[in-house]
Amino acid sequence: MYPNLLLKRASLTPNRIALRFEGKEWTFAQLNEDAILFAKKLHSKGVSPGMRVAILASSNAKLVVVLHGCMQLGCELVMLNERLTEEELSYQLQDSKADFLLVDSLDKRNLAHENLLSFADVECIEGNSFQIEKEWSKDRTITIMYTSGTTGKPKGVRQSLDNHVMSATGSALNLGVQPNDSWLCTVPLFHISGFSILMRSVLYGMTVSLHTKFDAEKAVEEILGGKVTGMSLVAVMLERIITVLEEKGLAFPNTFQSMLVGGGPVPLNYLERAIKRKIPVLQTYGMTETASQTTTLSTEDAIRKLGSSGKPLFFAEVSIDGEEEIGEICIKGPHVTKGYIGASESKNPLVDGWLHTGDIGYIDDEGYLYVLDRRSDLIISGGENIYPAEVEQALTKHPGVREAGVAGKLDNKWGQVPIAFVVLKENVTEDELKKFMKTQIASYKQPVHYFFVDQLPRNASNKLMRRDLLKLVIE
Ligand code: S0N
Ligand code: AMP
Ligand code: MG
Ligand code: MG
Ligand code: MG
Repeated sequence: MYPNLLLKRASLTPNRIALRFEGKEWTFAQLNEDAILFAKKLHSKGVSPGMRVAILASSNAKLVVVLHGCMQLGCELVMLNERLTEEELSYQLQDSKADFLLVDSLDKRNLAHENLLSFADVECIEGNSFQIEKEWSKDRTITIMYTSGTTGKPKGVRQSLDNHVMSATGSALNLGVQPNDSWLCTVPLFHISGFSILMRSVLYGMTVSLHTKFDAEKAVEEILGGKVTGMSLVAVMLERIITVLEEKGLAFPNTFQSMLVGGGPVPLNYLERAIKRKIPVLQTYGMTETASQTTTLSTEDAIRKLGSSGKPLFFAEVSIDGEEEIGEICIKGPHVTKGYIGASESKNPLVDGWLHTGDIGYIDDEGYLYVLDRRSDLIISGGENIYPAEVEQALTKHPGVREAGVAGKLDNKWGQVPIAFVVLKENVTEDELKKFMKTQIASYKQPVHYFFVDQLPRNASNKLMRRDLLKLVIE
């Protein structure tokens, strides 16, 4: 068992600032009080401990209260990605069998759910008392986040309380914790990059400064102001921050200690430019299945080990599977998910206790991990994952499409973007296809180019050779 995290934190440091949002501040005592009040109101609406609650909302102070409220009530949180289409969200709602769907505003989306509630629907009613649990079971599911696989079918990853606590503890043993620590959160709370900041906040007594939308100018301004000590971001965001500093001829102050960069590869050129601007970059390798970081490079090593994602955190183990030095990255530790929910529940992601990531890399003589390639043709655009199979399946849903292949193309703005190769059954224009695709998949997953071809490259066993697709346009 672990203590009820927020309750414990509110009793340890009630007056410390938990949250800053748009000029307002909440202490841990206030956050705890607001969360319990929201939990009581949810309970009057029929939400009970153990239920699964799906959340669709933008990052703001209310969402933080809602998330903690649900945790206080003992609910499992299904974290929905705001960028997805109704089609994609409906699948996750159905697969997770969420008992309730909570949205920040009712008019945002046309989602069908028998128990649909807006935050305001809950806030306007009287609360109903419930038994606040002083201790939480380690195995309890805190969050469920969807990621896709080779097949293109999204899978709900279960992140337990122990996963979150051990992840946060491993990170603390690497970065250290100071009473004045304050983390700037401009990554979505529905991704583990963002949610893990909330978990570290209650465990460490650390302030979270939350922004609804990432704005490089605003982030730089806040860091220069000296109040934040750390921030999490993906490569594209780092590049925007570096550009602002370069344009203004500025560098970051010493008060700012940790710039945690992950979610995908970081071009060496960004790292070199970051160091010139005194940005204390910490490259990290983490994923949804490991509730945030597995390895992190320290600032001292940032130059000497440029390009490495660092060493495994205290409780984590990393090994390379295969005969050669370079092979599949495997991960073990208490931060690794126990498995999936819904249609993939029976699939065990672990083999003999090891998570086989599908990512390719090697460990050097000093124990530093280098990630060389992504799992299963995964395309990462601005820190958002795009599975080729998912885009291909959406394309073949169109009656005029016989078959489709999707590959990632290098892109200056997003790192990588998807391009589509389509074999038609009947005459369909590119515009028609684009319009159809908008109804199927999120806008960041839309192919940026369509190539109409007579056939797709396949091997002897008829498997689509995605890496050969790009050759079709280069030659
Ligand atoms: C990069 C971001 C901020 C870009 O969003 P921006 O500029 O605010 O765009 P919008 O105004 O919202 O939209 C304008 C148009 O741009 C399109 N668009 C938006 N994002 C993308 C994208 N990523 N790729 C392609 N297009 C994009 C919109 O669709 C819109 O187009 P139209 O007008 O056509 O509709 C934003 O994408 C962002 O926040 N990215 C980061 C997300 C993230 O956090 N990813 C990490 C996920 N992985 C993990 O959580 C595991 C790793 C991890 O835990 C971690 C990662 C990083 C740091 C630390 C950790 C850790 O271990 O703790
Ligand atoms: P997800 O949790 O679904 O958002 O994505 C995690 C994936 O991002 C990993 O499996 C890797 O493919 C990729 N990734 C994360 N960190 C790094 C890194 N430091 N370098 C290269 N790829 C990374
Ligand atoms: Mg520190
Ligand atoms: Mg945004
Ligand atoms: Mg993802």
